[in-house]
Amino acid sequence: MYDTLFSPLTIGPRTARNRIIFGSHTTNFARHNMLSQQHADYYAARAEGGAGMIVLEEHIVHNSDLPYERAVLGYLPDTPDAIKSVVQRIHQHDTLALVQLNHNGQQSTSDHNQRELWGASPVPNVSSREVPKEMELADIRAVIDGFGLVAKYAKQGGVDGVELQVSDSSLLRQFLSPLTNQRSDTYGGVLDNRLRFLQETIEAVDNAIGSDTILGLRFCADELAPWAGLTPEQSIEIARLLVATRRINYLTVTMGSILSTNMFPFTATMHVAPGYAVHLATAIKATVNIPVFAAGRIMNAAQAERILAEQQADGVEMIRPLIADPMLPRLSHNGKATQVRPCIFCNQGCQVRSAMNVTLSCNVNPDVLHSSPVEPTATRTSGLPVCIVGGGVAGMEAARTLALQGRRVILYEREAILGGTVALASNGAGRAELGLISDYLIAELERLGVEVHTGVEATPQMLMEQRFSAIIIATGAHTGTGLLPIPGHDLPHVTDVRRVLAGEVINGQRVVVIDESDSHGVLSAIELLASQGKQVEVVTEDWYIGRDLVATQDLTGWMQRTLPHNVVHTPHTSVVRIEPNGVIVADKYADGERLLPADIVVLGTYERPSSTLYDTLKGRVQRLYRIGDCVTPRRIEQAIAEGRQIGEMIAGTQPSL
Ligand SMILES: Cc1cc2nc3c(=O)[nH]c(=O)nc-3n(C[C@@H](O)[C@H](O)[C@H](O)COP(=O)(O)O)c2cc1C
Ligand code: SF4
Repeated sequence: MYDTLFSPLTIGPRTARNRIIFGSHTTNFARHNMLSQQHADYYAARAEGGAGMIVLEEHIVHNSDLPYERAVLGYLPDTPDAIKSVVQRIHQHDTLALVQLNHNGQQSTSDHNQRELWGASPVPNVSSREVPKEMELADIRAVIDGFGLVAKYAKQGGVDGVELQVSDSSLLRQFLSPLTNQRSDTYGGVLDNRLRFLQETIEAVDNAIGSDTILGLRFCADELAPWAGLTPEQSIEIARLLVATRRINYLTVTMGSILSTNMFPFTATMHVAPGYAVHLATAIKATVNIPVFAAGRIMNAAQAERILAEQQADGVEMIRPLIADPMLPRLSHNGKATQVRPCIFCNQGCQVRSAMNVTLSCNVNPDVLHSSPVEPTATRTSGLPVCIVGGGVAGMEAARTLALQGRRVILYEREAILGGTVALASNGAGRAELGLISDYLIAELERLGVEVHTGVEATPQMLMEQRFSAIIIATGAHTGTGLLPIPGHDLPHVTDVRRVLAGEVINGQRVVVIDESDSHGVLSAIELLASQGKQVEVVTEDWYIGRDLVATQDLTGWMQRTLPHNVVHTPHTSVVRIEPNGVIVADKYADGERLLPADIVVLGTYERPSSTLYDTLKGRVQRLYRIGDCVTPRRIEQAIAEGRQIGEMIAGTQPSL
C-alpha cells in the first residue's frame, strides 16, 4: 500500500528505501552530553519500524552554545564513537542515518554555562529577554570551523549524511533573517551578505564530508513575521541560490519562528491544520532539482501518500507520529494502518526543552519512557478472566496489554460508550483529535476479543460474586467543588466543565467560569461556551488565564480564537462564594469584594479521584489494583502508562509495581 510513499528516493549519493524522514528532535536522552544507549534503542526502534531515513538529534558545534543541560555536544572528542554505536543499530534495518548540526545562537541560554549568548545582532531572545553579543568576525570563523569539525566527526561515525539546522532554533537562520540580523558588515544587509555565513558553513561542511555523504538542510521558509522575517517569496530565492552551490542534496521545509505572533513558534498542535506547511515545500520544489521534504503535522501514511502522489513534495518528515508509534511505516505499508497508535498532537509528553531536564516521553506511547512494546502471545491462557472496571484510556490500555498476552479480559463501563475522560475532553473546541487515541484503543479491544460491557455499573456485590484472577479499578475522576469547597457550589445554577463538555444545555447568557486548574479542559470548555455566543468571564487566582497552554504552544491560538468573542479575563482573583445572582470575588492584591453577575456558574475546579468502588473492595477481594485518575487525577500519559504496567505485571511479563 501507499506505493509512492514507500518507493525508494535517491538523495545525492545515497538512496533511501522510502520517503519518510524521522526528523531531528531534542530528547534529553544524552549522558555526559553524548549520545547514549537510550538514543540507540530509541532510534533503532524507529529504523525497525520502517523509517527511510533518521536524522539524529542536534549536535552542538561550538562551546558558545549550551541550550539545555543535556544537549549533545558534537565537538567532544568521543563523538565519532558515540555516533558509530547509534548508526550501526540504525543501519541494521536498512535505514539511512544522518546527524543534525546546530548552533542555537540567540535562542540558546547562558543559564548552563554562564557565557554570553552569541547572535548575528544584539536582538534579544524573546523567551528569556537575554541580549546576545553581536558576533565578531573571529567568532563567526570559530563557529564555521565548529560545523566543519562536527561534520568530520559525524563522517568518522559512519553517517550517511549531515543536516544543517536552518529552521527552528538556529544561528544559521538568524543570520539569514532580517528579523535577527541587523549587521552592517559583509554578513548583514542585502541577501547576498546575509547568506554568507550559511554558504561558508556549507563549504566547511562539504570539505569535511566530501561528495559521497549527504548534505541536507532543514529550512524555515516562512517565519510568519512578514514585517521583517523570511517570507515564502524570499525563501524560494534563497533555496535557488543554495541549490546552485551544487552541494545541497535535500531540503526539508518548515514554517514558523519564535518571533511570529500570529500562529505558533514551531511545533503545531491539533489546533493547526494538518500539513500546514506543505504549500511552502511545493513552491520550493517547483524551483529546485533536489528532493524536497514537506514537514509539520503530516499525521499518517494516507496523508503523506496524497502529498507525494499530488507531487507537492518528494518526501515527508514525520516526527511526532513516529514518536507515538515507531511502527507506523511498516504497519501502514503492510495494510495495517488501523493498528498504528496515533499521535494526538497534544505536545504534552514531547515538549522537552525546559530547564527541568525532563526526558522525552509521549502521552499515548509508554514505550518511549517506560518499557518496550508488548509482544503478542499467540496462545490464549486458560484460567480465570481479569476484570477491569472503567473503559477510559487507562482501563483500555490494561485490557489491550492483557489480551495481547493471551489473557481473557472482561471490561465494564458505566457509560454507554468507551473512552472515559479522553472521549469527553475531545468534545472541547478544536480537540477532536484527542479522540484518536480512545478510538484506537476501542478498535484494539475489538480486534483482540476483549469482552466489553458498556452501560453497566459494576457494583461491589457483583464483583465479589464472580471469580476473577484480578480486578483492576480504572474509574477515573470527577470535578471537585473547589480546593476549599466553594460556598454555594451546590446552588442550582452551578454546573461544571465536565457537564459543559458533555453537551449540557446552558440556560442563560452570562457565564462565569471559575478556573482553578488553568488546564486544557477548562480552557476548551470556555472556548466552547464563547463560540456558542455566551458572554463568558473567567476568574483565576493565577497571573493570567491559560498557564497550561504555554508549554504546549497553544496559548496564542486560544487567545486569537476567543478574543473575538469578548471573553473577559479576571486574573489574580479569588472566589469568595457563589450567590444566586453571581459570584463574589476579591482581587488578591486589593481590599474589598465585588459581584460578578452570572446566570450560570461553571466550576473548572481541580478533579478528584472517583475511588469509591476501590475503597469498598479494598481488603475484601484478592489481587485488587487501581490505575489512572482514580489513584489521583493526572494526564493521559500516566493513565496509559499505568494501564500498560499493570497489564504487564498481571500477565507476568514485568515485575510487580
Ligand atoms: C520533542 C521535539 C523536539 C524538537 N526539537 C527539534 C530540534 O532540536 N531541531 C529541529 O530541527 N526540530 C526539532 N523539532 C521539530 C519540530 O519543530 C517540528 O517542526 C515539528 O515536530 C513538526 O513535525 P511533526 O508534526 O512531524 O512532529 C522538535 C520536535 C519535537 C516534537
Ligand atoms: S506527546 Fe502528544 S504530540 Fe507528542 S508525540 Fe505523543 S501524542 Fe504526539
